[in-house]
Amino acid sequence: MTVVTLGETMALLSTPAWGRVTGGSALPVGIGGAESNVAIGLARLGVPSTWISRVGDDAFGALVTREVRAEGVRVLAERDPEAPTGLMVKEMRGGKPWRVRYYRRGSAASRLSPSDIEPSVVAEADVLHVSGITAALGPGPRETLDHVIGLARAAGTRVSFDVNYRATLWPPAEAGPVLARLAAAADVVFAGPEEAALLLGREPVREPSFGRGEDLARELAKTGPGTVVVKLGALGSVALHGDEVHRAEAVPVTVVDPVGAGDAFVAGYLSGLVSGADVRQCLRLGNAAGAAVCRVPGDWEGLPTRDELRAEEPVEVVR
Ligand code: KDG
Repeated sequence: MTVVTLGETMALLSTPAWGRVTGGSALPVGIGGAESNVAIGLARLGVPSTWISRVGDDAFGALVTREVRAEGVRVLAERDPEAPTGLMVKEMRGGKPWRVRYYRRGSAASRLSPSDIEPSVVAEADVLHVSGITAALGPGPRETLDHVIGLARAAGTRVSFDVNYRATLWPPAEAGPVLARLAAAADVVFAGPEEAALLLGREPVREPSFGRGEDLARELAKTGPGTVVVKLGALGSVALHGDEVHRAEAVPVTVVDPVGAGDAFVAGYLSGLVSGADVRQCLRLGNAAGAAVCRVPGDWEGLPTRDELRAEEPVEVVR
């Protein structure tokens, strides 16, 4: 019952709640990265997880690996002496994240290559989880994604793919076909309605609804994946699994910081998947984990433990 993830984690500098980046600003340093967020979420829920990456041989790289490891995740991250750890700067307005800037071009993780992957780590896992962010980092990471998915398929390891389209990293016309190809190769795909529309070459979704989510899931499923999950934010989530449709209402929450809710959703969902829970239970676990992260500032700090998740949603988690 293990999950392996792959992707870039950056050092994260945040301004104070009402601050901006200016002379004399104090910017506390933390970390953030979609795939390590998922690995941390799984570890907190009792699911053994591994995170594969590259970091710079610098203080930020040491911070990133130390933080992820301290959460109980097995870290397999090469320290690259020739490239820095990526950096992300989050500016806050009115206490909420307002703008995120990346400083990650040429980062250590943008030099990921197939040789960073130990095949047995993928073969021994139950699930490989990857995301579209890695595909946006450059040709090496893109090749690494194809390689790792190939290893998983050959070994019978299920492939989970979160579309995670990041508009600041690449334009939709370039991203759409790449992300659609990756989604088609996965067993489980997670997408927001906008992302699903991007993959299908459809117009952006104006008003998300369960019906619209279901339609998008049906269309995406025709491209290959056995399960398509559409995350509908404050509404909840809907999944198409074979011929079955499952819907789960969101857990009501006062949102402090929504960043990271998608990663939390994936962690909750996968914790159910590896435990043999049915699809609706997986959705409920995902919704509950997403709600927990929204209550707390930070990309991953609010990821729930098993007890915290049970308090949100009385579904049995990891067996
Ligand atoms: O989902 C939250 C992540 O997006 C964040 O932690 C950082 O991986 C990140 C990214 O590239 O935006």
